[in-house]
Amino acid sequence: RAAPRSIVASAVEQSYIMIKPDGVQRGLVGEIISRFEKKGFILKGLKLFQCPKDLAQEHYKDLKEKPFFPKLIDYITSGPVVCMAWEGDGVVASARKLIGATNPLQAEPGTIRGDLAVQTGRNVVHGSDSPDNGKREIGYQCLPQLRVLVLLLASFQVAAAS
Ligand code: IDP
Ligand code: MG
Repeated sequence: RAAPRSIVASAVEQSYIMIKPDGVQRGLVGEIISRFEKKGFILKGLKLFQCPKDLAQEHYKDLKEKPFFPKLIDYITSGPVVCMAWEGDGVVASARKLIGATNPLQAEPGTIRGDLAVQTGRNVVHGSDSPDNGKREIGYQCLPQLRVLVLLLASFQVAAAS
């Protein structure tokens, strides 16, 4: 079953795994989380989140020239997503294997997309493609808190000045 905690406790590699709106709407949240848990990775953070358009565009900025980009942004912002940080040695590459190919029709049986999806534009889950992108994508989830902090500091300054 799950790897003992001591084996992965020192690992710092993290992947941003996001259950997309179709995965949430189809009731696949438990199934998808379960696959990462059974593999033995460690869940470090989780939230249900309605992704704003600007953040979706930032998250997928590498694809902004693609013809499907506007539809991709509409899809990702069409309902709540489940944002997660999963941790463990080699989690980024391993999660990509668990998730399977981008086109679910080409994804191997046994992978999440291979078992649970049929369309590239409705492929139920996202996984970071490099450890650096894992950090970048998990970092976006701190932006709302940072914005609140900046507003609070600004209001203190206004109060102090008046
Ligand atoms: P990935 O999710 O397997 O890393 P990417 O190439 O990074 O695949 O594309 C990001 C997401 O954009 C895909 O998961 C899929 O939802 C969407 N996408 C990619 N290619 C197409 C396409 O040809 N048509 C429609 N949507 C696409
Ligand atoms: Mg990608």
